Amino acid sequence: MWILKQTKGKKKKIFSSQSKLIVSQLNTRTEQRDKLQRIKSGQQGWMLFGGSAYYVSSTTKSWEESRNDCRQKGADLIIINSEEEQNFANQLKKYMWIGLTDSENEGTWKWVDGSQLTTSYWGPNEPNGNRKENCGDIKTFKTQKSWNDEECSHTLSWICEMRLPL
Ligand code: 2F8
Ligand code: CA
Repeated sequence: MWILKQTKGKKKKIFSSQSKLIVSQLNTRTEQRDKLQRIKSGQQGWMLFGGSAYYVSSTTKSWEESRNDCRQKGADLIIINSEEEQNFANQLKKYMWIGLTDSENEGTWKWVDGSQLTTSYWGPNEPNGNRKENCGDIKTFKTQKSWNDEECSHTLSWICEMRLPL
């Protein structure tokens, strides 16, 4: 917010100290994001898309171990919250864990940040594992509806997402 200052009959726009603080905080966050983007784009296995950096594993692990690996990288398993992000993940053409589970409450699928699943991309007849298959993956990536539920102890590749600031 700017404020008008009148000196010698001339009106001058000046920024309030609150506005200066917001601008400086925004600049700091932009610098942090740019720095993270530079680091991630140069790191083996990481890709930038939208406002996030993604890592696709070249080995396989259980869902829990995959999640631990992501967290150890300062990220988490991917949370898919747009059609663009779903299409991005599919075009990687990899059978891989995503950040979706109904381990806590059978049939109530939640993302790893605790948010409820709203728009879903389950494959035909999925999820079909009831109490046996409580972790989500991308399996049939040739079609947009690519998700499958799978036994969490199964070993698969995985995809991590690190949200970049702003
Ligand atoms: O993709 C269909 C179906 O394929 C397997 O079952 C035959 C999967 N289970 C395992 O791999 C253990 C199911 O999750 C999947 O629904
Ligand atoms: Ca299944």
